[in-house]
Amino acid sequence: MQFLHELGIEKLQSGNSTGSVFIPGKGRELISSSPVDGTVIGSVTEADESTYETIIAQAQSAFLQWRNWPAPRRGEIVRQIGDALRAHKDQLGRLVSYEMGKSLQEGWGEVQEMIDICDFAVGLSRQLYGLTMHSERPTHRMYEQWHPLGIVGIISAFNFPVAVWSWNSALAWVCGNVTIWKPSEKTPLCSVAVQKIVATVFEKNGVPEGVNCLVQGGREVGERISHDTRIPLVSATGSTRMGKELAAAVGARLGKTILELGGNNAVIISQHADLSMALIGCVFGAVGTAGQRCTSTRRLIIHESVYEQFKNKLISAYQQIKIGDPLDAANHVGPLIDRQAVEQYLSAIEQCKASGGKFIVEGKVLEGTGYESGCYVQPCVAEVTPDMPIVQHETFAPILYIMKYRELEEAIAIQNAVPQGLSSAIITLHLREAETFLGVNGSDCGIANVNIGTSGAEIGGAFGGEKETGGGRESGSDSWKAYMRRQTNTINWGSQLPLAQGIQFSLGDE
Ligand code: UN1
Repeated sequence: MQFLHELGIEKLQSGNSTGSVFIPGKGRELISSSPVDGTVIGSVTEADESTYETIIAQAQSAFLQWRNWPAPRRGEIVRQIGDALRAHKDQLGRLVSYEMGKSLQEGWGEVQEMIDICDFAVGLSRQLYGLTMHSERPTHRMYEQWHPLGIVGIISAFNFPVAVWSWNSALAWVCGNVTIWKPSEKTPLCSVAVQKIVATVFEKNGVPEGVNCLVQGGREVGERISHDTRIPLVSATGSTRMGKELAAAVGARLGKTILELGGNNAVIISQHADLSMALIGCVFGAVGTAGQRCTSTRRLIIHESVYEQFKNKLISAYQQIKIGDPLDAANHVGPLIDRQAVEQYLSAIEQCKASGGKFIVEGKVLEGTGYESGCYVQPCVAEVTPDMPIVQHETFAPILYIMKYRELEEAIAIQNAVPQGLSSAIITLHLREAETFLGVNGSDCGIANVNIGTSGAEIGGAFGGEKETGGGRESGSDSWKAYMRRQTNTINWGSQLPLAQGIQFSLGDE
């Protein structure tokens, strides 16, 4: 595993860092074993309370300096990080693939997403625009400006072990914040590799120690972050259950959150669809990352007139899917993250069958040579009705539910009738259908696509969703505003002091 060596990943390391300095943790050891072949890749130590405190103190002092660096200069640092990521794209993509289990193409794609957000953030560093307003008073000027918040806490999930962190950190930094990252305890080594890449750039440029902090740990460390009043903004990706607890804790101290939680994403396949195009989008959406994206396609709502035809296409497509070592480019699908995920996959299949779901591609755990880790499963497809409880639920596995509709309004109602609201799509060549789906009576999701699938969003758009998805927006568009505080300024450059709203207030002869 040459890439581990090239990325500086050792068997046992402290995963806790203020930037370039790694602090030997005294906490529990977190072991990272690859779902690909079951090998223990390495381990990190969890941040105990004193390690955490040391890191926060460093972050606080770094903020006092970093916020004074001009934003375009901070952007220049992020530009160099993008270049460093370009140079390490191959190795880092391999580590993502090996530690998390997604296909190598997707591992590289994830690093590309990091590079893209760096490019975006560089431009943004010269565009943190505020508005100017006309004052109602003469010789007065009004405008608004944006200032950084301070420490931004980033809690990321195993399924995108590096990209989602970069959406947050690249923006947070150009905005003048410092960051503290708690990665998933299932993928700690990816975060260590990223930390080392960023450290080389920061050191070369004299960036204060503490701008880019890393803490390892599970739920306890997450809770520490959510209760910590020194962290004004917590951006968290993960389950709805986790998001609800975190939002309550951060909300109780009136902190800010950006939440990117569960999805239950559907594609409507109309009778006016180009079915070949639909097939690629739906199959990639359902089996990509072994169904472990927030944006994975979980439901297909198919017009009754093309239902049988599309069902047959799906069955033959699923027969062509190659499952195995994700580092082998010939394979489309790698393993699930761990055996617990395999249990959840099996349990969802059971529940689906118990409520009358009929599998047209059967699911099973794969056994034999190459599948020894016990984490490889067969992507499967079940015919269901939309009201079945399991169909309302996000199972992080490659299980695709298909169902029929007759009228577009009915399809949209089915699409919206789940608690989550992240991503959605319609495949149609019919303009009225497409616009209805995108309109006010259409999809209730944060992402609504036409003639592409539900996953694979570009970084230039704001990413996130409604309802139980949590309402947060990350990466493109004006998501940066969530990482800053807005200040409205009114300046009187005249010799009188008129009051707003025409209020008269005088003090005798003065
Ligand atoms: C996630 O699954 O948490 O849109 C993020 C996509 C990727 C990001 C997914 N760009 O599928």
